[in-house]
Amino acid sequence: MARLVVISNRVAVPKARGAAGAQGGLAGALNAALKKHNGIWFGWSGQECDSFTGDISMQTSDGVTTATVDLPHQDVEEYYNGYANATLWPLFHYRLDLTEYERTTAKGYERVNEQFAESVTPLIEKDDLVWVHDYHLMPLGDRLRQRGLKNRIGFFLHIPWPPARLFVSLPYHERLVKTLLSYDLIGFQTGEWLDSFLHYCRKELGAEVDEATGRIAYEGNETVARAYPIGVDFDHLMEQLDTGEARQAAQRLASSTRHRTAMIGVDRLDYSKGLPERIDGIGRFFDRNPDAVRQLVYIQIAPPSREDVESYQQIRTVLEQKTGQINGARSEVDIVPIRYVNRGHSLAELCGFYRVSKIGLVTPLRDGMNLVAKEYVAVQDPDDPGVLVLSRFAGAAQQLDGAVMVNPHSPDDLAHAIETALDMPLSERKARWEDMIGTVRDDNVHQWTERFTHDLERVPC
Ligand code: ADQ
Repeated sequence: MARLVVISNRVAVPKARGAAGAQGGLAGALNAALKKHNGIWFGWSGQECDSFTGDISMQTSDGVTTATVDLPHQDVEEYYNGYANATLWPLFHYRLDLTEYERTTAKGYERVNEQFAESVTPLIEKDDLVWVHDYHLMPLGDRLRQRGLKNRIGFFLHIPWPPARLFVSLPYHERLVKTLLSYDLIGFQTGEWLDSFLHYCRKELGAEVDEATGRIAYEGNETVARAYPIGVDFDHLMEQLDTGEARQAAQRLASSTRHRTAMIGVDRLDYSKGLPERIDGIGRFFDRNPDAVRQLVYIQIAPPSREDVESYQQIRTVLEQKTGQINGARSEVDIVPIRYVNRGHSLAELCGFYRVSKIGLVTPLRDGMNLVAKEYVAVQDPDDPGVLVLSRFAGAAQQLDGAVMVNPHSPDDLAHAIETALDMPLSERKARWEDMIGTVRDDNVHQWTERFTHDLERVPC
C-alpha cells in the first residue's frame, strides 16, 4: 500500500474540541487514513515567525507523523486572512459583495504555496500518494510538478465551486484553474459544484470534458474530477453520545428548557452560515405565533472564527443586535426565547445537545456540505427523532431528502418550516429520519477517505 502524504493549511491532531473544533471529524478520519497508510500530514503550525525559514517541526504520535512550518505575520495576513479568507472564501460562497481583490494578497497566496511546495518536496518519496486539501492550496500541485514530482497528486475542495459567471470575476481565474489541472484527481463535495467546475473548464478554457467520467483533457494533460460527498465519523459520534459528558449536557439542556421544545443551531460564526437571516426567520415565527415563547426555545451555539477578517467582526455585531432585539421584545421574567452561546463545545456535549433538541436548524446561505446537519441526524433517538430543517443551498441537501427544506433568505419560509417541524407527528418524524440515517451512517468519513484514496491510486496518469 502506498504511503499517504496529506497537505492542508492547518494540521489537526485529534483532541478534545474547543473553538478549533471545525476540523474535528475530518481530522479523525484523515488521521485514521494516515495511520493505515503510515503517512505524514504537512501544513502550517498556526504559529507566526519573523521570517520564513522553512524549518520543519516533525512529531510522531500514534502512528501518524505531522510536519509543520511557521509562517511570518505578513504571510498570514496576505495568504490566510487575505487571499484565502477575504477573496476565495466569499467568492466561492457566491458573495461577490464581500470579495476583496488585492494584488498584494494574491501575491502572498502564490508565495506561501511556493514555500509549502519547497518545504514539503523533500518529505515526499517516489511512490507516495499526495492528497492536498482545500482552497488555501489550489496551486500547490502545480508547484510540486514544477519541482519534478511524478507522484499521484489529488486535491479535494471542501467548499462550493461557484458558477462560471461569478468565478470569472477573479483576476487571473484561468491561471488558478490551470494550476488545478496539474492534479490527477480533483474532488468536490457534490455534483452541483462538480458541474460548475466542468462547465467552466469547457466554456472558459476550451478544455475537452467528458461529463460521464469527469475526464478533462487540456493542453496534452488529463485530469479526472468527481464528487466525493464528505460524511461524519458515525461510530465516533455514537461513542461520544454514550459518554457521561454527553448525558450531562443533554440533561442540563433538558432540565433548563423543561416544558418547551428545544431547537438548536451549531455553526462557526461565519456569514456563509446564514445566521442573521436565521434569527430573522425565528423573529418572524414569533411574530406569527406570539404565544410560542412558552412553547419553543432556540439555542444558538456559535464560536467566533477568523476574527482578523473584517466581515467576520461585522457578523458578530449584527447577530448580537438581532438576538438582543428579539429577546428584548419577547422575553418575560422567566423566559428568554433565544439563547446565544458565543463559544465552542466538545463533540460529546454537542451530541447531548443535539439529542434533546427536537428541531435542528441548519440554514447556510451556501455551504460545501455541512457536517452539523449529518451530526444532528446521526445522534437522534430512533424512537423519537427530531426534525432537521435544512437549507436547500447546503451540499448536504442533495443527500438528506428527509429534511424539511427551506430557502434561508426568506423569513416566512423559515417561520413556516419551524411551524411544520413543531407540529410534525411522530410517524412522519420517524419516516423522515429513517430516510436519512442510512446515508449518514454508511456514507461516513472513513468511506469518504477510502473512496478518494482508492480512486487516486487508480486514475490514469
Ligand atoms: P465548516 O464551514 O467549518 O467546514 P461544517 O461542515 O458545518 O462547516 O463543520 C463544522 C464542524 O465544526 C462540525 O463538525 C461541528 O460539530 C463543529 N462545530 C461547529 N460549531 C461548533 C461549536 N460551537 N463547538 C464545537 N464544534 C463546533 C468546511 C465546509 C463545509 C464542509 C466541511 C467538511 O465549509 O461545507 O462540510 O468543511 O468538508
